[in-house]
Amino acid sequence: MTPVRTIVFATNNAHKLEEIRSIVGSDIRILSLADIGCHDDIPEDADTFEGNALQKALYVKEHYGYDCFADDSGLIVDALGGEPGVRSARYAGPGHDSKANMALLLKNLEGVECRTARFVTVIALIEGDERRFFEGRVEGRILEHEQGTGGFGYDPVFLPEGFTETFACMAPGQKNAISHRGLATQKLLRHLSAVK
Ligand code: ITT
Repeated sequence: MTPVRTIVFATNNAHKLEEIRSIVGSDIRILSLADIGCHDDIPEDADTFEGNALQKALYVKEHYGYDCFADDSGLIVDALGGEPGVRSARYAGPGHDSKANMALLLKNLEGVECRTARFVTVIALIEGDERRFFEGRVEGRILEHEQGTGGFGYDPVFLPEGFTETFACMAPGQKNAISHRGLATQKLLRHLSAVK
C-alpha cells in the first residue's frame, strides 16, 4: 500500500522512534533525524511540554525545511509537586541515564504513601505555517521497586491504573495501546489522515 505521506519525527530518542513507527504502521512513512542528515543536539529549554515539543519541531523546520513533529514527554509525580516533569530525561543531572533517574525518583519517594503519577506526551506538529498540538496522558502510580525489563525510561516503576504490571512488563503493542505516547499519536494520525 502507498504510504499516506512522509514526515520527519524530530527525536534523538531511539525508543520513541521505535514506538511511534510501530503505532503508525504503514499509514505514514516516518523519517528519523538521521534519515535527513541531522545529527544536532537540538535545544529544549522551555518549561512546558508544549514549549519543548514546539522548540524541537521548529528547529528541524527552520534548519532543514521539512514538515515535522516532535514529542516532549515526562512523568508527573503528585507527591513531588509535579517533578520530574519536563526534566524527566535529566532528573539525576546532565549525562545521567534512566537507571540513575529511576534511583533518584525512588529515593525521593521513600516512605511516601501517595504515589500517584501520570505520564504525559505533547506532540507538536508543523505543517507549512501551521502548528498543532496533540496530547496524551496515562494515570498510574510509582512502585517501590523496579518491575520488568522492557520499554525504556521510567517504565519499570510505572504501574498504569487498572493494570497489574508495569509498562516494562508489557509487550510493546500493549503499552502503545494505553500509553501517553500511543494516545497522542492516535490523535496525530487522525489529523494526518483527515488532511491527506
Ligand atoms: P528527544 O527530546 O530527542 O525526543 P528525550 O529522551 O530527551 O528525547 P524528552 O525530553 O521528551 O525526550 O524526555 C522524556 C523523558 O521522559 C525520557 O527520556 C524518559 O526518561 C521519560 N519518558 C518519556 N516517555 C516515556 C515512556 O514512554 N516510558 C518511560 N519513560 C518515558
